[in-house]
Amino acid sequence: DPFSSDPERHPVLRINNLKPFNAEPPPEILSESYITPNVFFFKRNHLPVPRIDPESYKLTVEIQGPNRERGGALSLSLDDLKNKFPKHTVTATIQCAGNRRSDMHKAKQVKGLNWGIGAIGNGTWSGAKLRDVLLAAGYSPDDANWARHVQFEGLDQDVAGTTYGASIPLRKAISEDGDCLLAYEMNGEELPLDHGFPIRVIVPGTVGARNVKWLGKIIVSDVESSSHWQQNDYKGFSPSTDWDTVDYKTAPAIQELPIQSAITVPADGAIVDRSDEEVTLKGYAWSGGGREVVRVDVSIDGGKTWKIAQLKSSDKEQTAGAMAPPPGQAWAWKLWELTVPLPADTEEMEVVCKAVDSSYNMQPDSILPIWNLRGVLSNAWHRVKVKIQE
Ligand code: MTE
Ligand code: MO
Repeated sequence: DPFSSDPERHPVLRINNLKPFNAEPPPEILSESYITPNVFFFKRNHLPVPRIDPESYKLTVEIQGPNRERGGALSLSLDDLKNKFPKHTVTATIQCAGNRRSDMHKAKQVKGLNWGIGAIGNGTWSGAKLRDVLLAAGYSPDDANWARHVQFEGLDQDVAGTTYGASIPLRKAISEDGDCLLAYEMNGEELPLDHGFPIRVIVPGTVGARNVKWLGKIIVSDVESSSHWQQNDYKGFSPSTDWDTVDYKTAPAIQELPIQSAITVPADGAIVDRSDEEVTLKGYAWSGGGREVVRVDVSIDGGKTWKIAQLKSSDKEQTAGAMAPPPGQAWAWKLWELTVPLPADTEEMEVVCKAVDSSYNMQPDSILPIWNLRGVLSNAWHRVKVKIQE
């Protein structure tokens, strides 16, 4: 069994698939703390978890050259990454492209893991800056004439030896404010086995799939990764595209994700007591590409009328003058909260949320117009029904 050396996991996780392991926390855990604890952070593995000896671990960094002719590669040990490069810390949300796929699946069948709203988490990551490592490997500004992409290869592999791989635009990898990390710590702890021990790349603002875990190799190239997951998966299509007509070459790989929000509390189908008089609604909101969430609107009448939720960017009381991230570098989610009186005239509330980002991008109101055969990019208004008990 190639999965026999997979680590133990927290029993509260809801398992979507056991081998490879794919699981998410119950929704209410997501809004209990601004930083998602490691054990509750969703796990999305395509392959068995590799057991890597940190003593003999080597990361290879290659700069291919315009005709793939540049020889030589930098080889770095874990100690090198920890000691030869300044340590940077970034708080960034990671969301899977398939988060909320179950909502899309309910509207019309899709192919993929049936994620609820929990394929997202917010972590504080520490490691070497990808930019610093690329420069140490000999990347020079002249290379921008031909280099377009930075490819990542994982050390996890299937029985045929195929490894996980992905790539990101060079500009994101090399820019000072792209904040890409080669992370060896997650929330102040050593990177857990499920999250890429000993090294994973953190690409803030970018879809989970490009945040390659168990990183073995980095290649600066003129082309994208040739991996299945870059070329023939993680792309969006028209609702009119079906499995007979889909041509993966016609769509760009997903990188930055669109605006997203969801209700974590109460759960769909929850019952509240009339005598409570009010109910507190909670959730998360996040947008890709470093776009800050500037507002979350919440409705308890199915979207007829709206109230503005309170936003939190930490667990502490927000002090006046606290530093907001620079524009374009808002990598972390916001948690939102709203307490509303229970409506007198009804026994059922339909709670709806929708978020707005700094580019005034907003979520679509319904799913069918954004439906796609793989069920990715599922970001329509989130809705839950709540019963009021007399
Ligand atoms: N990296 C490797 N090597 N193998 C993988 O299967 N899955 C990707 C990405 N990096 C994956 C990987 C996907 S699709 C997602 S959503 C994130 O890791 C999930 O990260 P997490 O398990 O730390 O939450
Ligand atoms: Mo993913």
